[in-house]
Amino acid sequence: MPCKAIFLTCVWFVCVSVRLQPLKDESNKKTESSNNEHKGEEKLGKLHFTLDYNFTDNTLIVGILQAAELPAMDVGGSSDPYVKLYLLPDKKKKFETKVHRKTLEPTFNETFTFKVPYTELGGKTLVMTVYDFDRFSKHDAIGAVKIPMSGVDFSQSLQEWRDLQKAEKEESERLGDICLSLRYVPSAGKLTVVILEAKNLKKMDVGGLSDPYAKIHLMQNEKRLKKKKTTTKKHTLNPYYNESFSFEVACEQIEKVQIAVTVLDYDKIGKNDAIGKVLLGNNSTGTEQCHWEDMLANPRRPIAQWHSLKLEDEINALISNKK
Ligand SMILES: [Ca+2]
Ligand SMILES: [Ca+2]
Repeated sequence: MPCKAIFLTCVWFVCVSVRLQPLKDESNKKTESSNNEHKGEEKLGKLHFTLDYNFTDNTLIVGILQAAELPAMDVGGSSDPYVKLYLLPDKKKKFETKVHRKTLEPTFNETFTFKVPYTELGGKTLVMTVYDFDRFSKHDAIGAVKIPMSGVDFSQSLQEWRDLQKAEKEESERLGDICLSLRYVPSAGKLTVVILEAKNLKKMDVGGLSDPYAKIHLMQNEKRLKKKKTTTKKHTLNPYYNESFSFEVACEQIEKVQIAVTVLDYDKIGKNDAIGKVLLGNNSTGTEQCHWEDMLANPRRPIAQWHSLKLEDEINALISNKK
Protein backbone atom coordinates (compact mmCIF):
# COMPACT_ATOMS: atom_id res chain seq x y z
CA MET A 1 0.00 0.00 0.00
CA PRO A 2 1.88 3.05 -1.21
CA CYS A 3 -0.48 5.35 0.70
CA LYS A 4 0.44 3.80 4.02
CA ALA A 5 4.10 3.91 3.13
CA ILE A 6 3.89 7.62 2.38
CA PHE A 7 2.09 8.25 5.65
CA LEU A 8 4.68 6.35 7.65
CA THR A 9 7.50 8.10 5.84
CA CYS A 10 5.89 11.45 6.62
CA VAL A 11 5.57 10.63 10.29
CA TRP A 12 9.12 9.40 10.31
CA PHE A 13 10.33 12.55 8.61
CA VAL A 14 8.65 14.69 11.27
CA CYS A 15 10.33 12.64 13.97
CA VAL A 16 13.76 12.88 12.39
CA SER A 17 13.60 16.51 11.41
CA VAL A 18 12.56 17.62 14.83
CA ARG A 19 15.45 15.76 16.34
CA LEU A 20 17.57 18.47 14.80
CA GLN A 21 15.72 21.17 16.65
CA PRO A 22 17.47 20.84 20.00
CA LEU A 23 20.67 21.97 18.29
CA LYS A 24 19.01 25.25 17.48
CA ASP A 25 17.65 25.52 20.99
CA GLU A 26 21.07 24.74 22.46
CA SER A 27 22.69 27.59 20.58
CA ASN A 28 19.92 29.97 21.64
CA LYS A 29 20.42 28.93 25.20
CA LYS A 30 24.15 29.45 25.07
CA THR A 31 23.85 33.07 23.99
CA GLU A 32 21.24 33.60 26.62
CA SER A 33 23.36 32.19 29.41
CA SER A 34 26.42 34.17 28.39
CA ASN A 35 24.27 37.31 28.40
CA ASN A 36 23.12 36.39 31.83
CA GLU A 37 26.65 35.94 33.04
CA HIS A 38 27.15 39.57 32.13
CA LYS A 39 24.22 40.55 34.28
CA GLY A 40 25.70 38.49 37.09
CA GLU A 41 22.72 36.23 37.78
CA GLU A 42 20.40 34.03 35.84
CA LYS A 43 16.72 34.94 35.99
CA LEU A 44 14.73 31.73 35.81
CA GLY A 45 11.41 33.02 37.07
CA LYS A 46 9.56 32.15 40.25
CA LEU A 47 7.09 29.65 41.63
CA HIS A 48 4.08 30.25 43.89
CA PHE A 49 3.14 27.27 46.06
CA THR A 50 1.56 26.18 49.35
CA LEU A 51 2.69 23.61 51.91
CA ASP A 52 0.51 21.92 54.52
CA TYR A 53 0.86 18.90 56.74
CA ASN A 54 -2.21 16.94 57.76
CA PHE A 55 -1.41 15.31 61.10
CA THR A 56 -4.49 13.05 61.07
CA ASP A 57 -3.84 11.59 57.62
CA ASN A 58 -0.04 11.80 57.80
CA THR A 59 0.05 13.58 54.48
CA LEU A 60 2.07 16.41 53.06
CA ILE A 61 -0.08 18.54 50.79
CA VAL A 62 1.65 20.62 48.16
CA GLY A 63 -0.26 23.20 46.16
CA ILE A 64 1.30 24.35 42.92
CA LEU A 65 -0.41 27.68 42.30
CA GLN A 66 1.38 29.51 39.52
CA ALA A 67 4.71 30.53 38.03
CA ALA A 68 5.78 33.92 36.78
CA GLU A 69 8.56 35.59 34.80
CA LEU A 70 9.61 32.29 33.26
CA PRO A 71 12.28 32.50 30.55
CA ALA A 72 11.30 31.69 26.96
CA MET A 73 12.66 28.27 26.01
CA ASP A 74 11.13 27.99 22.54
CA VAL A 75 12.07 29.69 19.31
CA GLY A 76 8.69 31.50 19.24
CA GLY A 77 9.64 33.41 22.41
CA SER A 78 7.48 31.38 24.75
CA SER A 79 7.49 28.19 26.84
CA ASP A 80 5.07 25.34 27.60
CA PRO A 81 5.54 24.97 31.32
CA TYR A 82 4.58 22.17 33.67
CA VAL A 83 5.83 21.24 37.13
CA LYS A 84 7.15 17.89 38.33
CA LEU A 85 7.49 17.31 42.04
CA TYR A 86 8.89 14.64 44.32
CA LEU A 87 10.29 14.13 47.78
CA LEU A 88 13.99 13.30 47.95
CA PRO A 89 15.49 10.80 48.58
CA ASP A 90 12.57 8.74 47.20
CA LYS A 91 12.25 9.76 43.58
CA LYS A 92 9.88 7.00 42.55
CA LYS A 93 6.73 8.78 43.56
CA LYS A 94 6.54 11.76 41.27
CA PHE A 95 3.70 14.06 40.45
CA GLU A 96 3.23 16.43 37.58
CA THR A 97 0.85 19.22 36.69
CA LYS A 98 -0.88 19.76 33.39
CA VAL A 99 1.13 21.34 30.60
CA HIS A 100 0.20 24.95 29.88
CA ARG A 101 0.89 25.87 26.28
CA LYS A 102 2.70 29.00 25.17
CA THR A 103 2.83 31.02 28.34
CA LEU A 104 5.44 32.46 30.67
CA GLU A 105 2.87 33.10 33.43
CA PRO A 106 1.03 29.80 33.93
CA THR A 107 -1.68 29.31 36.56
CA PHE A 108 -1.71 25.68 37.71
CA ASN A 109 -3.87 25.54 40.87
CA GLU A 110 -3.25 21.84 41.42
CA THR A 111 -2.79 19.98 44.70
CA PHE A 112 -0.67 16.91 45.34
CA THR A 113 -0.56 14.65 48.36
CA PHE A 114 2.43 12.70 49.65
CA LYS A 115 1.74 10.06 52.28
CA VAL A 116 4.63 10.35 54.73
CA PRO A 117 4.76 9.95 58.54
CA TYR A 118 5.69 13.15 60.31
CA THR A 119 8.65 11.46 62.01
CA GLU A 120 10.17 10.75 58.57
CA LEU A 121 9.34 14.10 57.03
CA GLY A 122 12.34 15.92 58.50
CA GLY A 123 14.75 13.81 56.48
CA LYS A 124 13.13 14.68 53.17
CA THR A 125 13.50 17.47 50.65
CA LEU A 126 10.70 18.62 48.41
CA VAL A 127 11.80 19.31 44.85
CA MET A 128 9.55 21.19 42.45
CA THR A 129 10.97 21.50 38.96
CA VAL A 130 9.46 23.61 36.20
CA TYR A 131 9.92 22.06 32.75
CA ASP A 132 9.28 23.29 29.24
CA PHE A 133 7.25 20.74 27.28
CA ASP A 134 8.54 19.98 23.79
CA ARG A 135 6.80 17.60 21.47
CA PHE A 136 9.89 16.39 19.71
CA SER A 137 12.79 16.56 22.07
CA LYS A 138 13.75 16.03 25.64
CA HIS A 139 12.00 18.47 27.90
CA ASP A 140 14.17 21.24 29.26
CA ALA A 141 14.21 21.91 32.96
CA ILE A 142 13.73 25.65 33.41
CA GLY A 143 14.51 25.70 37.11
CA ALA A 144 13.70 24.17 40.47
CA VAL A 145 12.75 25.03 44.02
CA LYS A 146 14.15 22.73 46.70
CA ILE A 147 12.83 22.81 50.24
CA PRO A 148 14.35 20.74 53.05
CA MET A 149 11.34 19.70 55.14
CA SER A 150 13.34 20.01 58.36
CA GLY A 151 13.27 23.80 57.95
CA VAL A 152 9.49 24.15 57.54
CA ASP A 153 7.16 25.11 60.39
CA PHE A 154 4.09 22.94 59.85
CA SER A 155 2.06 24.43 62.72
CA GLN A 156 0.51 26.68 60.09
CA SER A 157 0.10 26.43 56.35
CA LEU A 158 2.70 28.09 54.22
CA GLN A 159 2.15 30.08 51.04
CA GLU A 160 5.17 31.46 49.30
CA TRP A 161 6.82 32.74 46.12
CA ARG A 162 10.34 31.41 45.56
CA ASP A 163 12.84 32.12 42.81
CA LEU A 164 13.66 29.14 40.62
CA GLN A 165 17.25 27.94 40.88
CA LYS A 166 19.22 26.18 38.22
CA ALA A 167 17.95 22.60 38.07
CA GLU A 168 20.36 19.74 38.52
CA LYS A 169 21.18 17.41 35.66
CA GLU A 170 18.48 15.00 34.59
CA GLU A 171 17.87 12.16 37.06
CA SER A 172 20.22 9.26 36.55
CA GLU A 173 17.61 6.52 36.64
CA ARG A 174 16.24 7.41 33.24
CA LEU A 175 14.57 4.55 31.41
CA GLY A 176 14.63 5.93 27.89
CA ASP A 177 12.30 7.66 25.45
CA ILE A 178 9.80 6.42 22.92
CA CYS A 179 8.43 8.13 19.82
CA LEU A 180 4.96 7.12 18.75
CA SER A 181 2.20 8.51 16.65
CA LEU A 182 -1.52 8.52 17.37
CA ARG A 183 -4.29 8.90 14.85
CA TYR A 184 -8.02 8.70 15.32
CA VAL A 185 -10.60 8.52 12.55
CA PRO A 186 -14.00 9.08 14.20
CA SER A 187 -16.11 8.10 11.15
CA ALA A 188 -14.37 4.73 10.90
CA GLY A 189 -14.02 4.32 14.67
CA LYS A 190 -10.35 3.51 14.16
CA LEU A 191 -7.45 4.34 16.45
CA THR A 192 -3.99 3.81 15.00
CA VAL A 193 -0.83 3.69 17.07
CA VAL A 194 2.49 3.71 15.23
CA ILE A 195 5.48 2.73 17.34
CA LEU A 196 8.23 4.63 15.58
CA GLU A 197 11.38 4.25 17.61
CA ALA A 198 12.93 4.42 21.05
CA LYS A 199 16.22 5.83 22.22
CA ASN A 200 18.56 5.72 25.19
CA LEU A 201 16.81 2.70 26.64
CA LYS A 202 18.05 1.35 29.92
CA LYS A 203 20.59 -1.46 29.69
CA MET A 204 18.90 -4.63 30.90
CA ASP A 205 21.34 -7.35 29.83
CA VAL A 206 24.74 -8.25 31.22
CA GLY A 207 26.34 -7.40 27.89
CA GLY A 208 25.27 -3.78 28.35
CA LEU A 209 22.44 -3.82 25.84
CA SER A 210 18.78 -4.80 25.65
CA ASP A 211 16.49 -6.65 23.21
CA PRO A 212 13.55 -4.30 23.22
CA TYR A 213 10.02 -4.77 21.96
CA ALA A 214 6.85 -2.88 22.77
CA LYS A 215 3.50 -4.20 23.96
CA ILE A 216 0.45 -2.10 23.22
CA HIS A 217 -2.68 -2.55 25.31
CA LEU A 218 -6.04 -0.99 24.65
CA MET A 219 -7.64 -0.56 28.07
CA GLN A 220 -10.86 0.60 29.67
CA ASN A 221 -11.55 0.79 33.41
CA GLU A 222 -8.18 -0.87 34.10
CA LYS A 223 -9.23 -3.86 31.97
CA ARG A 224 -7.13 -4.91 29.00
CA LEU A 225 -9.37 -5.12 25.94
CA LYS A 226 -6.79 -5.80 23.22
CA LYS A 227 -3.11 -6.61 23.09
CA LYS A 228 -0.59 -6.17 20.27
CA LYS A 229 3.16 -6.15 20.10
CA THR A 230 6.03 -5.05 17.91
CA THR A 231 8.87 -7.21 16.69
CA THR A 232 11.90 -7.61 18.94
CA LYS A 233 15.07 -5.71 18.03
CA LYS A 234 18.15 -7.54 19.24
CA HIS A 235 21.12 -5.97 21.04
CA THR A 236 20.20 -2.32 20.86
CA LEU A 237 19.26 0.61 23.08
CA ASN A 238 17.97 2.65 20.13
CA PRO A 239 15.53 0.42 18.26
CA TYR A 240 13.66 1.54 15.18
CA TYR A 241 10.26 -0.10 14.59
CA ASN A 242 7.93 1.97 12.43
CA GLU A 243 5.19 -0.58 13.09
CA SER A 244 1.53 0.31 12.91
CA PHE A 245 -1.33 -1.08 15.04
CA SER A 246 -5.02 -0.35 14.69
CA PHE A 247 -7.81 -0.71 17.20
CA GLU A 248 -11.55 -0.42 16.72
CA VAL A 249 -12.75 2.30 19.07
CA ALA A 250 -16.17 3.84 18.54
CA CYS A 251 -16.65 7.57 18.85
CA GLU A 252 -18.56 7.36 22.13
CA GLN A 253 -15.83 5.11 23.55
CA ILE A 254 -12.75 7.13 22.64
CA GLU A 255 -12.94 9.43 25.69
CA LYS A 256 -13.01 6.40 28.00
CA VAL A 257 -10.16 4.26 26.70
CA GLN A 258 -6.43 4.23 27.35
CA ILE A 259 -3.45 3.06 25.37
CA ALA A 260 -0.64 1.59 27.46
CA VAL A 261 2.68 1.13 25.70
CA THR A 262 5.20 -0.96 27.62
CA VAL A 263 8.77 -1.43 26.41
CA LEU A 264 10.21 -4.77 27.50
CA ASP A 265 13.55 -6.46 27.23
CA TYR A 266 13.29 -9.90 25.64
CA ASP A 267 15.26 -12.62 27.42
CA LYS A 268 15.78 -16.12 26.10
CA ILE A 269 15.59 -17.51 29.62
CA GLY A 270 13.21 -16.25 32.28
CA LYS A 271 10.63 -13.52 32.32
CA ASN A 272 10.99 -10.55 30.02
CA ASP A 273 11.59 -7.42 32.09
CA ALA A 274 9.64 -4.22 31.58
CA ILE A 275 11.93 -1.28 30.92
CA GLY A 276 9.25 1.38 31.17
CA LYS A 277 5.81 2.43 30.15
CA VAL A 278 3.67 5.30 28.90
CA LEU A 279 -0.05 5.63 29.41
CA LEU A 280 -2.15 7.71 27.04
CA GLY A 281 -5.81 8.56 27.02
CA ASN A 282 -8.40 8.81 29.75
CA ASN A 283 -6.80 9.73 33.10
CA SER A 284 -3.33 10.17 31.64
CA THR A 285 -1.26 13.07 32.87
CA GLY A 286 1.24 15.67 31.73
CA THR A 287 2.74 15.24 28.29
CA GLU A 288 0.81 12.02 27.62
CA GLN A 289 -2.44 13.86 28.20
CA CYS A 290 -1.23 16.59 25.84
CA HIS A 291 -0.59 14.08 23.08
CA TRP A 292 -4.01 12.46 23.44
CA GLU A 293 -5.79 15.82 23.40
CA ASP A 294 -3.90 16.82 20.26
CA MET A 295 -4.97 13.59 18.59
CA LEU A 296 -8.63 14.22 19.45
CA ALA A 297 -8.39 17.83 18.29
CA ASN A 298 -6.94 16.73 14.93
CA PRO A 299 -9.09 13.87 13.67
CA ARG A 300 -7.61 11.82 10.80
CA ARG A 301 -4.15 13.32 11.28
CA PRO A 302 -1.27 11.28 12.69
CA ILE A 303 0.35 13.17 15.59
CA ALA A 304 3.81 12.00 16.59
CA GLN A 305 5.44 12.76 19.92
CA TRP A 306 8.35 11.66 22.10
CA HIS A 307 7.61 10.43 25.61
CA SER A 308 9.86 9.59 28.55
CA LEU A 309 9.25 6.07 29.76
CA LYS A 310 8.04 5.79 33.33
CA LEU A 311 7.99 3.10 35.99
CA GLU A 312 4.69 1.36 36.66
CA ASP A 313 4.63 2.72 40.24
CA GLU A 314 5.23 6.22 39.00
CA ILE A 315 2.28 6.01 36.58
CA ASN A 316 0.00 4.56 39.26
CA ALA A 317 0.92 7.39 41.61
CA LEU A 318 0.20 9.98 38.92
CA ILE A 319 -3.18 8.41 38.17
CA SER A 320 -4.25 7.96 41.78
CA ASN A 321 -3.54 11.63 42.34
CA LYS A 322 -5.79 12.56 39.42
CA LYS A 323 -8.78 10.57 40.66
CA1 LIG B 1 8.35 24.09 24.45
CA1 LIG C 1 17.58 -9.35 26.88
